[in-house]
Amino acid sequence: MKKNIFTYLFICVYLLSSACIQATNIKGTVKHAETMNPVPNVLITDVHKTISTRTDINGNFNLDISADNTFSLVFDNSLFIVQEKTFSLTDNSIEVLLIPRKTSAATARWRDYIETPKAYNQTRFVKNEGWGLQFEQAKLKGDFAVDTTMIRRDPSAVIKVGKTYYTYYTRGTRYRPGGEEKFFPWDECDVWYATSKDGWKWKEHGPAVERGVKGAFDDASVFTPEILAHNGMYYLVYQCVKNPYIHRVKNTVGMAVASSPDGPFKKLAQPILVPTNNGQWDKGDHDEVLKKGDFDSHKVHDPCLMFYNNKFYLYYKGERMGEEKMHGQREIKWGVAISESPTGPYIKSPCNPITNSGHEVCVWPYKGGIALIHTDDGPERHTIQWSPDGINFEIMGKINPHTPKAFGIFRTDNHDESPTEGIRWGLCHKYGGDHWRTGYNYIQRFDTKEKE
Ligand code: AAL
Repeated sequence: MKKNIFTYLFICVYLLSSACIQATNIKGTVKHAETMNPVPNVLITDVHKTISTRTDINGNFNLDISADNTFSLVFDNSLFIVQEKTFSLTDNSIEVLLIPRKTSAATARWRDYIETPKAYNQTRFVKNEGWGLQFEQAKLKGDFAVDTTMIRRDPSAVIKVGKTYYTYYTRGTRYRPGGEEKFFPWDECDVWYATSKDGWKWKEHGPAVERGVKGAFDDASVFTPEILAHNGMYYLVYQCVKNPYIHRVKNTVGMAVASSPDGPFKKLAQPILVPTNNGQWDKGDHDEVLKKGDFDSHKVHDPCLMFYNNKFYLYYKGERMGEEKMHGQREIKWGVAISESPTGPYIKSPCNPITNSGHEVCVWPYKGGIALIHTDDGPERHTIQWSPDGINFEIMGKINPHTPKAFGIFRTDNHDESPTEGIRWGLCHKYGGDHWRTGYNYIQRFDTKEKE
């Protein structure tokens, strides 16, 4: 008994002393990156949201940090891009420079839309000549013939290497081996690839990228890939989820690189894109939040890598913590992260979000700018848009609400011939079965025609 009391006492003393040793007072200043003026009222939290403080009128803050060697803080003020930075306990005077946010053309329009349901649901724009588009869909042959036991979905762009077309896509079984349902159709999937000589009959070759080992950031699923062929290298970008796949899980974007379209693809050790860490969950396990955070505080989806203006533009769809329906529509917007090198680092644009609507990312080059299609979600759903700079998009035309989903475009070099030449054909996915969550998914072909 005595021995037990001593043991407890020893543990208490040890815990108290280690707590005392570890709490270090960290001081710092936050400044405007361009003017170098102090920034007051910046919310500073540790990455796990356990401690927080705000900068004072002189941009100064101090925090008691309990950590071993390093710690990470999130700096959040609505006028600036959120910054997440790792410091060492020996950094006793931190200086952080915040980059001011800029308003994209789509965000400027958003401010008008949200005033009333009518404004939100009756987007007005001038229809520009040459931007009409009509879609046809058809079933595929070979390994892409409909299979009701499988999930094949979210095909990447189709690329042509020599005389062969390649695509990469999400592949898994509809149910778990025991017949049990998965969390989502795209849970427990891998990225596979297939080839075709004519774009209609496809042969599946096996995985290009598989889920990671237990405990890795990609151990639950790797899915929704896109491919960029650049200077003889092949860059696959895709969504990654870590176990357990629950509603509140945050996802990341991973990359794998190969010197041949057949692989082997080597994964980068770390994700190239993560959600913005400025939302805060409330009690509960679903969409209950204390703070929603940025448009991409929960998920970074549908990555699509483009080589543009001598840089690498990683377009993506953001989903927000605590997402709600706005005037009947999902609250979804796209962002872009830009890098000088294909493997990163990717820096989120200060103009994010660059759209106010949209679902799966679909972009192609046109006349020195970038065109896009919004199939679903938001006030500008069912539109085609174009931006001169890959960032500030304007509505150019309207598409039929029943267009295919999840385009994987075959992008040709003659994309400047007409506004929609960059999207003449490609692959898309379809849902089969009674419910999107439990049904099968298969890949189809789409072809387009100009429409006035
Ligand atoms: C799709 C895409 C992403 C989502 C899921 C699979 O429509 O937006 O890929 O995670 O649904």
